[in-house]
Amino acid sequence: MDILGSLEETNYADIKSFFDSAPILKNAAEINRQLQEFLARNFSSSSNNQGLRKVACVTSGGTTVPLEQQCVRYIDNFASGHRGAAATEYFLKAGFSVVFLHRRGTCQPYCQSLPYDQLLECFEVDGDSNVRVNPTYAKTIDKAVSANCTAINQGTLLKIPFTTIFEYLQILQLIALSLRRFGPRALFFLAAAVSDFYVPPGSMAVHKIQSRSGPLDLRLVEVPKMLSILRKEWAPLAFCISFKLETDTKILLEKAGMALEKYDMHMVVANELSSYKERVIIVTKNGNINVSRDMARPDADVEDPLIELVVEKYLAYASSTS
Ligand code: 9Z3
Repeated sequence: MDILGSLEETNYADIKSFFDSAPILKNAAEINRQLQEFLARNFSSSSNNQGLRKVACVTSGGTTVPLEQQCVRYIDNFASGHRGAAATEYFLKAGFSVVFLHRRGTCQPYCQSLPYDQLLECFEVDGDSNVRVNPTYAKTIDKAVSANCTAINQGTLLKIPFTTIFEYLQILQLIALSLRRFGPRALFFLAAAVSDFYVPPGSMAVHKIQSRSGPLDLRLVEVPKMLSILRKEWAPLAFCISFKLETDTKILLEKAGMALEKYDMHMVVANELSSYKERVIIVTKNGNINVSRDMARPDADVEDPLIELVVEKYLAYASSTS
Protein backbone atom coordinates (compact mmCIF):
# COMPACT_ATOMS: atom_id res chain seq x y z
CA MET A 1 0.00 0.00 0.00
CA ASP A 2 1.45 3.39 -0.95
CA ILE A 3 0.34 5.25 2.15
CA LEU A 4 2.45 8.25 1.24
CA GLY A 5 1.02 8.61 -2.24
CA SER A 6 -1.77 11.07 -1.60
CA LEU A 7 0.09 13.36 0.76
CA GLU A 8 0.42 16.78 -0.75
CA GLU A 9 2.57 18.33 1.97
CA THR A 10 6.09 19.38 1.04
CA ASN A 11 7.69 16.91 3.44
CA TYR A 12 6.38 13.94 1.43
CA ALA A 13 9.78 13.26 -0.12
CA ASP A 14 11.53 13.60 3.27
CA ILE A 15 9.14 11.16 4.95
CA LYS A 16 9.56 8.65 2.14
CA SER A 17 13.32 8.94 2.20
CA PHE A 18 13.34 8.59 6.01
CA PHE A 19 11.41 5.31 5.89
CA ASP A 20 13.22 4.02 2.79
CA SER A 21 16.61 4.53 4.39
CA ALA A 22 15.69 3.41 7.94
CA PRO A 23 17.22 0.13 9.17
CA ILE A 24 14.65 -2.66 8.78
CA LEU A 25 12.47 -3.11 11.85
CA LYS A 26 13.43 -6.70 12.63
CA ASN A 27 10.52 -7.47 14.96
CA ALA A 28 7.80 -5.82 12.83
CA ALA A 29 5.91 -9.11 12.31
CA GLU A 30 5.98 -9.88 16.05
CA ILE A 31 4.80 -6.35 16.95
CA ASN A 32 1.95 -6.65 14.47
CA ARG A 33 1.02 -10.03 15.91
CA GLN A 34 0.96 -8.59 19.45
CA LEU A 35 -1.11 -5.63 18.30
CA GLN A 36 -3.70 -7.78 16.53
CA GLU A 37 -3.93 -10.13 19.51
CA PHE A 38 -4.29 -7.19 21.90
CA LEU A 39 -7.02 -5.56 19.81
CA ALA A 40 -8.88 -8.83 19.30
CA ARG A 41 -8.73 -9.53 23.05
CA ASN A 42 -10.03 -6.08 23.96
CA PHE A 43 -12.49 -5.43 21.18
CA SER A 44 -13.74 -8.78 19.86
CA SER A 45 -17.50 -9.12 19.54
CA SER A 46 -17.63 -11.16 22.76
CA SER A 47 -15.55 -8.75 24.88
CA ASN A 48 -17.18 -6.42 27.43
CA ASN A 49 -15.69 -3.36 25.78
CA GLN A 50 -17.83 -3.57 22.66
CA GLY A 51 -19.90 -0.47 23.27
CA LEU A 52 -17.10 1.72 24.59
CA ARG A 53 -14.08 0.91 22.43
CA LYS A 54 -11.71 3.41 24.03
CA VAL A 55 -8.17 2.77 22.87
CA ALA A 56 -5.10 4.94 23.42
CA CYS A 57 -1.55 4.89 22.15
CA VAL A 58 0.71 6.61 24.67
CA THR A 59 4.28 7.36 23.58
CA SER A 60 6.88 7.82 26.28
CA GLY A 61 10.58 8.55 26.87
CA GLY A 62 13.07 9.83 24.31
CA THR A 63 14.34 8.51 20.99
CA THR A 64 18.07 8.01 20.33
CA VAL A 65 19.98 8.98 17.20
CA PRO A 66 22.70 6.43 16.37
CA LEU A 67 25.98 7.82 15.08
CA GLU A 68 27.34 4.53 13.74
CA GLN A 69 25.68 1.63 11.91
CA GLN A 70 27.27 -0.74 14.42
CA CYS A 71 26.24 1.63 17.13
CA VAL A 72 28.55 2.46 20.01
CA ARG A 73 27.55 6.12 20.37
CA TYR A 74 24.26 7.89 20.04
CA ILE A 75 22.60 11.24 20.73
CA ASP A 76 19.97 11.08 23.46
CA ASN A 77 17.66 13.45 25.33
CA PHE A 78 16.53 13.97 28.90
CA ALA A 79 13.04 12.38 28.83
CA SER A 80 12.51 9.98 31.74
CA GLY A 81 9.19 8.55 30.56
CA HIS A 82 7.42 9.68 33.74
CA ARG A 83 4.72 11.58 31.86
CA GLY A 84 3.86 8.69 29.55
CA ALA A 85 3.90 6.12 32.36
CA ALA A 86 1.66 8.22 34.62
CA ALA A 87 -0.68 9.07 31.73
CA THR A 88 -0.99 5.35 30.95
CA GLU A 89 -2.13 4.68 34.51
CA TYR A 90 -4.82 7.36 34.27
CA PHE A 91 -6.00 6.20 30.83
CA LEU A 92 -6.32 2.63 32.14
CA LYS A 93 -8.24 3.96 35.15
CA ALA A 94 -10.57 5.80 32.75
CA GLY A 95 -11.39 2.52 30.98
CA PHE A 96 -9.03 2.73 28.00
CA SER A 97 -7.03 -0.13 26.56
CA VAL A 98 -3.52 1.27 26.18
CA VAL A 99 -0.64 0.60 23.82
CA PHE A 100 2.36 1.96 25.73
CA LEU A 101 5.11 2.72 23.19
CA HIS A 102 8.06 3.46 25.43
CA ARG A 103 11.80 3.88 25.37
CA ARG A 104 13.49 0.74 26.70
CA GLY A 105 14.55 1.15 30.33
CA THR A 106 12.47 4.26 31.10
CA CYS A 107 9.65 4.70 33.66
CA GLN A 108 6.91 2.08 33.62
CA PRO A 109 3.28 2.42 34.70
CA TYR A 110 2.68 1.83 38.43
CA CYS A 111 6.37 2.15 39.30
CA GLN A 112 6.39 5.88 40.05
CA SER A 113 6.29 5.58 43.83
CA LEU A 114 8.66 2.64 44.11
CA PRO A 115 12.31 3.25 45.09
CA TYR A 116 14.83 3.89 42.32
CA ASP A 117 16.63 0.58 42.69
CA GLN A 118 13.38 -1.34 42.81
CA LEU A 119 14.40 -4.96 42.88
CA LEU A 120 17.15 -4.53 45.46
CA GLU A 121 15.38 -2.09 47.78
CA CYS A 122 11.86 -3.58 47.64
CA PHE A 123 13.10 -6.83 49.16
CA GLU A 124 15.26 -7.80 52.11
CA VAL A 125 16.67 -10.96 53.64
CA ASP A 126 15.41 -12.04 57.08
CA GLY A 127 17.35 -13.90 59.81
CA ASP A 128 16.64 -17.28 58.13
CA SER A 129 18.03 -16.07 54.79
CA ASN A 130 14.54 -15.87 53.28
CA VAL A 131 13.85 -13.04 50.87
CA ARG A 132 10.79 -10.99 51.92
CA VAL A 133 9.15 -7.71 51.00
CA ASN A 134 10.78 -4.72 52.67
CA PRO A 135 8.12 -3.49 55.18
CA THR A 136 9.01 0.16 54.41
CA TYR A 137 7.63 -0.27 50.91
CA ALA A 138 5.06 -3.00 51.56
CA LYS A 139 1.97 -0.81 51.03
CA THR A 140 3.37 0.89 47.94
CA ILE A 141 4.46 -2.42 46.42
CA ASP A 142 1.09 -3.98 47.16
CA LYS A 143 -0.73 -1.16 45.35
CA ALA A 144 1.64 -1.13 42.38
CA VAL A 145 1.66 -4.92 41.93
CA SER A 146 -2.16 -5.19 42.19
CA ALA A 147 -2.73 -2.40 39.66
CA ASN A 148 -0.19 -3.86 37.26
CA CYS A 149 -1.60 -7.40 37.64
CA THR A 150 -5.11 -6.12 36.95
CA ALA A 151 -3.97 -4.46 33.72
CA ILE A 152 -1.97 -7.51 32.65
CA ASN A 153 -4.71 -10.03 33.56
CA GLN A 154 -7.40 -7.99 31.85
CA GLY A 155 -5.10 -7.64 28.85
CA THR A 156 -5.72 -3.89 28.66
CA LEU A 157 -2.05 -2.85 28.58
CA LEU A 158 0.33 -3.67 25.75
CA LYS A 159 3.91 -2.51 26.25
CA ILE A 160 6.07 -2.04 23.15
CA PRO A 161 9.67 -0.83 23.56
CA PHE A 162 11.79 1.27 21.19
CA THR A 163 15.27 2.77 21.36
CA THR A 164 16.14 4.64 18.17
CA ILE A 165 14.25 7.28 16.21
CA PHE A 166 13.98 4.72 13.37
CA GLU A 167 12.32 2.11 15.58
CA TYR A 168 10.02 4.68 17.18
CA LEU A 169 8.60 6.09 13.95
CA GLN A 170 8.25 2.70 12.26
CA ILE A 171 6.42 1.24 15.27
CA LEU A 172 4.24 4.34 15.61
CA GLN A 173 3.19 3.80 12.00
CA LEU A 174 2.32 0.13 12.67
CA ILE A 175 0.26 1.10 15.72
CA ALA A 176 -1.52 3.93 13.92
CA LEU A 177 -2.43 1.72 10.97
CA SER A 178 -3.79 -0.89 13.40
CA LEU A 179 -5.83 1.65 15.40
CA ARG A 180 -7.18 3.34 12.26
CA ARG A 181 -10.20 1.01 12.23
CA PHE A 182 -11.38 2.52 15.54
CA GLY A 183 -11.89 5.90 13.87
CA PRO A 184 -12.60 8.65 16.44
CA ARG A 185 -12.42 6.11 19.30
CA ALA A 186 -8.62 5.91 18.93
CA LEU A 187 -6.52 8.42 20.85
CA PHE A 188 -2.83 9.32 20.44
CA PHE A 189 -1.03 10.89 23.40
CA LEU A 190 2.38 11.68 21.96
CA ALA A 191 4.50 12.51 25.00
CA ALA A 192 7.74 10.90 23.76
CA ALA A 193 10.56 13.38 23.16
CA VAL A 194 11.25 12.78 19.49
CA SER A 195 14.68 13.67 18.08
CA ASP A 196 14.60 16.66 15.75
CA PHE A 197 17.78 15.71 13.88
CA TYR A 198 19.32 12.42 12.77
CA VAL A 199 22.18 10.95 10.79
CA PRO A 200 20.78 9.25 7.65
CA PRO A 201 22.00 5.63 7.60
CA GLY A 202 23.54 6.20 4.16
CA SER A 203 25.98 8.76 5.54
CA MET A 204 26.57 6.99 8.87
CA ALA A 205 29.95 5.50 9.77
CA VAL A 206 29.78 1.70 9.59
CA HIS A 207 32.20 1.03 12.44
CA LYS A 208 32.97 2.84 15.68
CA ILE A 209 34.14 6.37 14.89
CA GLN A 210 37.85 6.62 15.64
CA SER A 211 39.08 9.39 17.93
CA ARG A 212 42.47 9.48 16.22
CA SER A 213 40.73 10.96 13.15
CA GLY A 214 40.64 14.30 14.98
CA PRO A 215 37.67 16.63 15.63
CA LEU A 216 34.38 15.12 14.59
CA ASP A 217 32.19 16.84 12.02
CA LEU A 218 28.65 15.51 11.96
CA ARG A 219 25.95 16.53 9.54
CA LEU A 220 22.52 16.05 11.08
CA VAL A 221 19.44 16.10 8.89
CA GLU A 222 16.01 17.20 10.10
CA VAL A 223 13.71 14.34 11.11
CA PRO A 224 10.56 14.85 9.03
CA LYS A 225 7.55 15.64 11.21
CA MET A 226 5.25 12.63 11.11
CA LEU A 227 2.30 14.33 12.79
CA SER A 228 0.77 15.45 9.50
CA ILE A 229 0.92 11.98 7.96
CA LEU A 230 -0.46 10.47 11.16
CA ARG A 231 -3.44 12.81 10.91
CA LYS A 232 -3.92 12.62 7.16
CA GLU A 233 -3.08 9.05 6.28
CA TRP A 234 -2.35 6.67 9.12
CA ALA A 235 -5.33 7.30 11.42
CA PRO A 236 -7.24 10.31 10.06
CA LEU A 237 -10.15 10.21 12.54
CA ALA A 238 -8.15 9.55 15.70
CA PHE A 239 -8.06 12.14 18.50
CA CYS A 240 -4.47 13.43 18.56
CA ILE A 241 -2.62 15.17 21.36
CA SER A 242 0.96 16.22 20.72
CA PHE A 243 3.45 17.97 23.00
CA LYS A 244 5.61 21.02 22.55
CA LEU A 245 8.56 21.48 24.86
CA GLU A 246 10.60 24.69 24.97
CA THR A 247 13.05 26.29 27.35
CA ASP A 248 12.14 29.82 26.30
CA THR A 249 8.66 30.73 27.61
CA LYS A 250 8.37 33.56 25.12
CA ILE A 251 8.12 31.22 22.14
CA LEU A 252 6.35 28.26 23.78
CA LEU A 253 2.72 29.22 23.14
CA GLU A 254 3.43 30.54 19.68
CA LYS A 255 5.15 27.27 18.69
CA ALA A 256 2.37 25.19 20.27
CA GLY A 257 -0.25 27.20 18.36
CA MET A 258 1.68 26.68 15.14
CA ALA A 259 1.84 22.91 15.73
CA LEU A 260 -1.92 22.85 16.43
CA GLU A 261 -2.64 24.47 13.06
CA LYS A 262 0.06 22.95 10.92
CA TYR A 263 -0.47 19.34 12.00
CA ASP A 264 -4.19 19.71 12.65
CA MET A 265 -3.87 18.40 16.21
CA HIS A 266 -6.88 18.30 18.52
CA MET A 267 -4.73 19.48 21.42
CA VAL A 268 -1.13 20.53 21.88
CA VAL A 269 0.22 20.32 25.41
CA ALA A 270 2.72 23.14 25.87
CA ASN A 271 5.30 22.61 28.59
CA GLU A 272 8.45 24.36 29.68
CA LEU A 273 11.51 22.49 30.83
CA SER A 274 11.78 24.22 34.23
CA SER A 275 8.15 23.55 35.22
CA TYR A 276 6.87 20.62 33.15
CA LYS A 277 6.30 18.46 36.21
CA GLU A 278 4.20 21.16 37.87
CA ARG A 279 2.07 22.65 35.10
CA VAL A 280 1.25 22.56 31.40
CA ILE A 281 -0.94 24.62 29.09
CA ILE A 282 -3.35 22.80 26.81
CA VAL A 283 -3.62 24.69 23.54
CA THR A 284 -6.81 24.03 21.54
CA LYS A 285 -8.65 25.74 18.68
CA ASN A 286 -11.13 27.03 21.30
CA GLY A 287 -8.52 28.59 23.57
CA ASN A 288 -5.90 27.66 26.14
CA ILE A 289 -6.40 25.83 29.42
CA ASN A 290 -3.89 25.94 32.29
CA VAL A 291 -3.44 22.67 34.14
CA SER A 292 -1.44 22.39 37.37
CA ARG A 293 -0.81 19.63 39.82
CA ASP A 294 -2.48 19.87 43.23
CA MET A 295 0.25 21.65 45.22
CA ALA A 296 -1.44 20.77 48.53
CA ARG A 297 -0.61 17.07 47.95
CA PRO A 298 3.12 16.31 47.64
CA ASP A 299 2.45 13.07 45.73
CA ALA A 300 -0.04 14.64 43.27
CA ASP A 301 1.02 14.77 39.64
CA VAL A 302 -0.02 17.02 36.78
CA GLU A 303 -1.02 14.00 34.65
CA ASP A 304 -4.06 13.41 36.90
CA PRO A 305 -5.96 16.62 35.96
CA LEU A 306 -4.38 16.58 32.48
CA ILE A 307 -5.78 13.16 31.54
CA GLU A 308 -9.14 14.02 33.12
CA LEU A 309 -9.39 16.97 30.74
CA VAL A 310 -8.08 15.03 27.74
CA VAL A 311 -10.65 12.26 28.32
CA GLU A 312 -13.47 14.80 28.63
CA LYS A 313 -12.54 16.42 25.28
CA TYR A 314 -11.96 13.05 23.64
CA LEU A 315 -15.42 11.76 24.68
CA ALA A 316 -17.09 14.89 23.31
CA TYR A 317 -15.14 14.48 20.05
CA ALA A 318 -15.80 10.74 19.75
CA SER A 319 -19.53 11.07 20.34
CA SER A 320 -19.85 13.99 17.91
CA THR A 321 -17.83 12.19 15.20
CA SER A 322 -19.15 8.61 15.53
C1 9Z3 B 1 7.18 16.50 26.09
O1 9Z3 B 1 7.16 17.69 26.04
C2 9Z3 B 1 6.94 15.72 27.39
O2 9Z3 B 1 6.04 16.38 28.20
C3 9Z3 B 1 8.29 15.54 28.18
C4 9Z3 B 1 8.01 14.58 29.34
C5 9Z3 B 1 9.37 14.93 27.28
C6 9Z3 B 1 8.77 16.88 28.73
P1 9Z3 B 1 9.37 13.00 30.95
O3 9Z3 B 1 9.37 11.85 29.99
O4 9Z3 B 1 9.20 14.33 30.06
O5 9Z3 B 1 8.22 12.93 31.92
O6 9Z3 B 1 10.71 13.16 31.64
N1 9Z3 B 1 7.45 15.80 24.99
C7 9Z3 B 1 7.93 16.44 23.77
C8 9Z3 B 1 7.31 15.81 22.60
C9 9Z3 B 1 7.99 16.20 21.30
O7 9Z3 B 1 9.11 15.87 21.06
N2 9Z3 B 1 7.24 16.86 20.49
C10 9Z3 B 1 7.69 17.19 19.14
C11 9Z3 B 1 8.14 18.61 19.08
O8 9Z3 B 1 8.06 19.32 20.09
C12 9Z3 B 1 6.52 17.04 18.23
S1 9Z3 B 1 5.98 15.37 18.19
O9 9Z3 B 1 8.60 19.01 17.99
